Amino acid sequence: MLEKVLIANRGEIALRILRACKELGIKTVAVHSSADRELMHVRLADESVCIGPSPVSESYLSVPAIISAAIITNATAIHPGYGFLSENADFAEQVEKSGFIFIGPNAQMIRTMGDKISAIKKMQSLNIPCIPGSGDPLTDDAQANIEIARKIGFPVLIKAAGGGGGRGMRIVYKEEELIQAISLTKHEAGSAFGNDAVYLEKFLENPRHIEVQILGDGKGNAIFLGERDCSIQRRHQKVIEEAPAHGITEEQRQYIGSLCVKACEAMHYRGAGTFEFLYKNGQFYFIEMNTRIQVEHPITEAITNIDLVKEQLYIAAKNKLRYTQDDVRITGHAIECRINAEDPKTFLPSPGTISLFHPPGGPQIRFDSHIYNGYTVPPFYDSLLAKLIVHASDRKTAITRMRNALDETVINGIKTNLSLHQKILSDESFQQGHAHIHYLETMLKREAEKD
Ligand code: MV4
Repeated sequence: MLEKVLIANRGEIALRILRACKELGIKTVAVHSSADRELMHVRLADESVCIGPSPVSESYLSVPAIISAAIITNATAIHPGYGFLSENADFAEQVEKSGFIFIGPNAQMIRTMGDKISAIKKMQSLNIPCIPGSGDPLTDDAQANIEIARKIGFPVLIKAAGGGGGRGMRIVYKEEELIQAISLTKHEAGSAFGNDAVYLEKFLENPRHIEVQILGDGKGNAIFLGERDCSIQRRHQKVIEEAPAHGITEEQRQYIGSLCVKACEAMHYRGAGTFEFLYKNGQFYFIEMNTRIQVEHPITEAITNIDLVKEQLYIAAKNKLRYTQDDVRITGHAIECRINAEDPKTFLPSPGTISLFHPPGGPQIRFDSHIYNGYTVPPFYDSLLAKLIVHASDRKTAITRMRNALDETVINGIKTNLSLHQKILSDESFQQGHAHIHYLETMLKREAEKD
């Protein structure tokens, strides 16, 4: 097993990683900014190091600060969590060159998946279904680009190779707008990502976002742990996720899951990973692969009873996968609500001190959070306060259980989006399973017009 893990993150995920380490008898090092001295996991870790001032650029995003902390504490491995440096190939490379284990795939894998064009190329070669598109980066031959777009059919979407997570995209409805749109997107991508390569895809209207969770041991073995529907989002920030995705048959699950497993085995993928798909008219279309543990991993844990963070640690310690595909059984339905410190109407962040906190409880309720009575939410970081996860025998019961759990939750002193969650869960169309990636923004627009 690993000896001492440095947790290169903050908030709820840092606490989640700390708990997994403790369960496996692994020593822990917390690193934190000067604004984060009061974080729960800092108190609970065996050791802690202040790595810099509050700005992320000088703390959680500082490669030298984190490597230095690992050196002075004699850590043997680094868990990057999600966000921050978790998908930074140069960081993964530095970690390994400095003699530490990076808890995740190798730098080359992160680099391939970080470039959306090389990721799609890789997936096409591994039989993963992709969106009809240019495949290659667009050249500056205007006529050739028009031909490609005509062949795909309008509307098309221009995407930046360096983008992802919704950054660097532009929809084009008419042929007349194509050339200018390509040039604009290229310029934006060049300054935003230092890479002006762009490609074209058919624009899919109102699809669902369905993602497949996998684990690989880097030795050619992989398993999939079902899928999640993450369609309920606003400005590319997920709000509610559920697993399994409703309406997906067991046959579809096996089909897409085994394609992902075969791809991971062929790549000798190591660690936890997620294949993101758009889903429309019964078809899956690959968009991106994430090479990290994701925020919404607990809903997969609920329906499979497998601890994904513990498996990340086992895999990083060079063990073979401890589960075969036959060990993975999906039971019931799980939902996660992301509880943020934000105004439920304007979505502006709402930092401040929590004057009263009372978490929900009862059977199959999980509340992953670092908050406590008197905790002050700093203004420098993302506004995720807690993840409320419920598990039930079926989707309808899970929705009811979630509504009751949200009712029990008390977080006073700051604004939260608890009321937004209640609104979504009580919506007829959500309950019927009609939601797609533009559902929430459409609902919010309708609400705003009423006021
Ligand atoms: C798309 C698409 C429609 N058609 N690609 C946005 C983030 C990035 N992961 C890919 N994204 C999209 N790609 C084609 N060809 C619509 C989106 C999209 C989206 C995807 C997943 C979750 C939320 C989204 C919100 C807006 C647009």
